[in-house]
Amino acid sequence: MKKTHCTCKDCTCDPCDCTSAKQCSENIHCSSTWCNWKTNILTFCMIFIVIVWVLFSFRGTLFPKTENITETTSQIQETPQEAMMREHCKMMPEMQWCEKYANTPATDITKKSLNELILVDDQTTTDVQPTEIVDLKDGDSYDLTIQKVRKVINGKTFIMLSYNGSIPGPTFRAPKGATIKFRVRNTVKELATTIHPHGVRLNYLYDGVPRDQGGAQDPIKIGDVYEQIITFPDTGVMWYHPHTRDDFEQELGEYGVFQIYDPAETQTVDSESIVVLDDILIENGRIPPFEQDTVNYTLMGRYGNTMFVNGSTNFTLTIKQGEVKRLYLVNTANARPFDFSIPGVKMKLVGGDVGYYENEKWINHLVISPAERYIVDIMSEKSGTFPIQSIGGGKIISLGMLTVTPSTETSKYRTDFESLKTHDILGNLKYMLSSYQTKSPDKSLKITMTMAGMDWMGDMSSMNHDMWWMGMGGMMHMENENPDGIEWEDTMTMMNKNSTNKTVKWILRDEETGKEGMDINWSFKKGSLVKIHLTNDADAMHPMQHPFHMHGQRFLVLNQNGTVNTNLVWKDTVLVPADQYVDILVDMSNPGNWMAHCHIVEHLFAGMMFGYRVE
Ligand SMILES: [Cu+2]
Repeated sequence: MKKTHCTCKDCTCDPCDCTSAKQCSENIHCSSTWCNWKTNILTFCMIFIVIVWVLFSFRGTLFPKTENITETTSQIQETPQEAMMREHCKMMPEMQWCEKYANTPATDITKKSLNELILVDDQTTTDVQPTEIVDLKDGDSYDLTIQKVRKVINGKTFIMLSYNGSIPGPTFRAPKGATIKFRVRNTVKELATTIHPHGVRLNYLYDGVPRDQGGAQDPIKIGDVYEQIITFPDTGVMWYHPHTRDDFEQELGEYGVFQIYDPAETQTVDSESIVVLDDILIENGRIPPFEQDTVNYTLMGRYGNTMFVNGSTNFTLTIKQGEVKRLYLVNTANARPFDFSIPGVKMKLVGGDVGYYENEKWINHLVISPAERYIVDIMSEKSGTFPIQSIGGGKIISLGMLTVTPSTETSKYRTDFESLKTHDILGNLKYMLSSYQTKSPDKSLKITMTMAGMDWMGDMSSMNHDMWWMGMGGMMHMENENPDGIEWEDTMTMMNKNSTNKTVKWILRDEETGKEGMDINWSFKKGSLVKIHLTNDADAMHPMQHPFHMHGQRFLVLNQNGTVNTNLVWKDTVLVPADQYVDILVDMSNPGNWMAHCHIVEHLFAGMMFGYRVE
């Protein structure tokens, strides 16, 4: 009904709400009572709106506890199936049935990350120091301290972890056969750690494996000193790193090199350098969090986006024209394989993990998987600058720069460099090798993966299990189309970042018994030669390469995908590309309880490890 303006003597509001001239004349609804009531309603509405707005805007400040308790309670009340589903949906948010988990935390947000807990700048933190080269002899003792350091990477300061304040830690040079006592002191609050001497056939008691992984020591806590006695029976380039939360500690800088030489050997190069290849993941100026109880990036491993060679993002090496330099290459990255090359510079492959190759050979490039080591000699006839790079997957990644300064001197090792020497690394074993090539394997391991706890999915009435599985499997296969069976980059960034050791299960399966991971408990006689067949399952949900490492022993790679290896070297780590197989012959020479595992560190924590015994 159209409202009509009216003027009433008693009415204080204008216009008042008379609906007709008649009402106005009869003074209906034009009383001051009516007008005041209307004003009161308007005022009340205004106050109500203001209160609601204040409560809504400041709800987080006014009721913080209530909200957190609600969140925690909802997590506690989740069934195991729902918790698992939440984890899966974190990896694959676009999958069907994942709407309900969108934007909800997959982990306990009240718990600090390892970054927040440990990487704190305090009075124990020092500025990072240059890596020292330490010459040791048989019987020496050496103090090794695990400590926090401040390190500037691309202009930003990070708190990192180190051995003796440097990244890499000290390079220890020692003669073959030497026994050294390391007094390992931990100064890092909230960190309990061990040191594993990788590639060293030492007494298993000092292998640095904690008891919960089947080892012989307790992790070293803050303030504790652990005496670790290491004997080095082999020449070569070995390294040391933690065996606790290595995904975190190794990424943050805990690694160093052992260079073990034969004192009886004559020198054949002008100079030597250690080149430690690594990468570190930095996103938006920070190192993505490591969680306390959960290991992340388990799908592919934590690939870094910042190359980190000898602890530098700007690695340089200088030699003179004609100088013969030996490089000891070590890959300490969590997951990244490198395809190392220095275009324009002559390079000769001399050694591998544990000593020399049978036959030295000229190479242009060299694939180095995590934990592998190689020894190469380089020489340039021309002066100038040469890129040091990785060319994996056809993509060039800069690792640094080699500068060759002009010189007219001729190296006295030039003839040594030009000749391709042979090394007798096998002794009498070389006469038996062909029989091991044809012999059927003593053990067969299948490398595969699944999504942990998928068995429950069939019980979820609202879910078409097969469809979900196929969708996820298809997506995970899609990206893996590298013809060489090697993932040179993290090709599935979001899924990888959100995968954990609770959602992804990497498997080493004994094909004879069907046992997997820590249920495999092999036993061998000391002195036996054991042929192990490693198959990298092409039908796994996400096939990719795995660097397989055995503690305490050395092995030969007999063949790869049936191609007989005609140039052997003793190794402790071998890369098994996706959809390929490798036969290794393990020299079970060193008694004790040992581990074997994938050296993509995140895979180890996602189940890819087992124990074996030599007696
Ligand atoms: Cu692996």
